Amino acid sequence: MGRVGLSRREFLRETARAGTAAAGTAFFGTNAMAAGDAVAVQSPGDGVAEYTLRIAASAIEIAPKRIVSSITYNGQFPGPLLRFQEGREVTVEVHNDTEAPEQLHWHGQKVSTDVDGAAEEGTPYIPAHGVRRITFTPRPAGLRFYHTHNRAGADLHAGQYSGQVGAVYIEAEDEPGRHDREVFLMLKEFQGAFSQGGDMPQDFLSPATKVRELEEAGESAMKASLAKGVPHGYEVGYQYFTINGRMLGHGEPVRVKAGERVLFHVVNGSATEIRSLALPGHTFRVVALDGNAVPQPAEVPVLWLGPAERISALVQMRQPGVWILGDLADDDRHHGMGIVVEYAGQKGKPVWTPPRPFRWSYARFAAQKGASQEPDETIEMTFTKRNAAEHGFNQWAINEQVFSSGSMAAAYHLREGRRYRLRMRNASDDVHPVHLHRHSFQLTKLAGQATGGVIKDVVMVGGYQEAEVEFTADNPGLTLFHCHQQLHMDFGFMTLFDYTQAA
Ligand SMILES: [Cu+2]
Repeated sequence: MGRVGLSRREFLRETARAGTAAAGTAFFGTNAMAAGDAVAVQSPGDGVAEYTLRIAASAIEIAPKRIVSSITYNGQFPGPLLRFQEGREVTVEVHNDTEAPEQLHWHGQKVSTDVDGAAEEGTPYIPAHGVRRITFTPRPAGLRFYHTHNRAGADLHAGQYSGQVGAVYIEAEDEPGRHDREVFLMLKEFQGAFSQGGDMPQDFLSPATKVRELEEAGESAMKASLAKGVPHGYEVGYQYFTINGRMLGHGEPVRVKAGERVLFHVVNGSATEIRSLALPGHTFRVVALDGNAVPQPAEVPVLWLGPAERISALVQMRQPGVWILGDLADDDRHHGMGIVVEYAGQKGKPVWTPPRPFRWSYARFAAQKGASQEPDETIEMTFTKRNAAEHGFNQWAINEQVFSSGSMAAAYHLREGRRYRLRMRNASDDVHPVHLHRHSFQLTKLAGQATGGVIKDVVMVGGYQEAEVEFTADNPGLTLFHCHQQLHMDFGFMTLFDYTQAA
């Protein structure tokens, strides 16, 4: 029996006793994902916030004597792991000790626009050198996270390029606990720099089917731009790669015992990068995507996560040794993207071996059939790239509309209670991790193949591919939809839904 089912009361007692370590969870290094320092032991309703987060500049030691400065939560990276109980109201006080107004977004939660943490939806800013107290009911259960929702633009110290990222785990009433150990992993890069052109993985998704019409449109637009002498738009590369705030080999290893079942909760906290993870000699049994239990848990040799995606996966520990749990990209792994997994009693240099070729598909974890019902309405969206169109940055459009920051006029209108299908067509060669705020959606078609039952809040739409998702309009208020790649969302790849009354 795992410790996931710890009640909030037990949790508070345990954290109070343990100081900076929360019960039942493995923590690593000085930048550990500890919860204790975010928690003041108070009962709800007495006017005192139960959780306090403080946004401030701080130094993060990602390896011995290798220190980066960033904006963090509570002076640590990642921010404290927040454990909530589904449906149990919480009060969180967010202090902003920086010069810039901030937004703290509760990613993947069904909350109000006042709480959600997006200026475009009307959430008030946490003022510079100010404080904001919010009360909300955490839901749905599962792995969520919190992060800044500020626009960064060309500032590689702002927005999610900073260290403002932390995990949230919302416990269900009947949380199943068939694991021996629970480990949270936050993937994150530091020290970004702009370059023209990049090396983002593009060919890891299955099915690989591209839509010829989208490809022709995208290729001809790019060709025309390059013919005019325009260089490729800026991409971001990074100097340092970390898991739980430490470069590979410089943090505490994940310590396991032979025979254990370890539940990994992985969060891609990157502003821009798609990440992969493999553990030589082991497979991952994926049990949840974006915190939501999948219809069919299945074993895979590699995990792939776009920015803001989360995966919960069980690993059966039956290959004693010292291993590298790391990214498939050699360069990124060599610069830190990995963590050592060490069996009890085993010693030696951590071993990495690349996994066999493997393509990632959400459909692997889906129910056999597609969606059971037709939606009330289908919304078509085509994503296009305008090469280097905004001061050297690529500009992005949804149905030819480039979102302008600060706009609160909704382009799409929903009616409460109706079921909507988003039919997304990607006329660019980039993979886009698109995200819908305050709602979850079901994946119903991926690159032409029907699927069903997988509930997420971010979906990667492959280059020149199509994807369809469906959701019920069940949380009135302005609702942001955007690509979670910071460079894309900051340069136009965003839109708003609102709710309208029936005529
Ligand atoms: Cu994108």
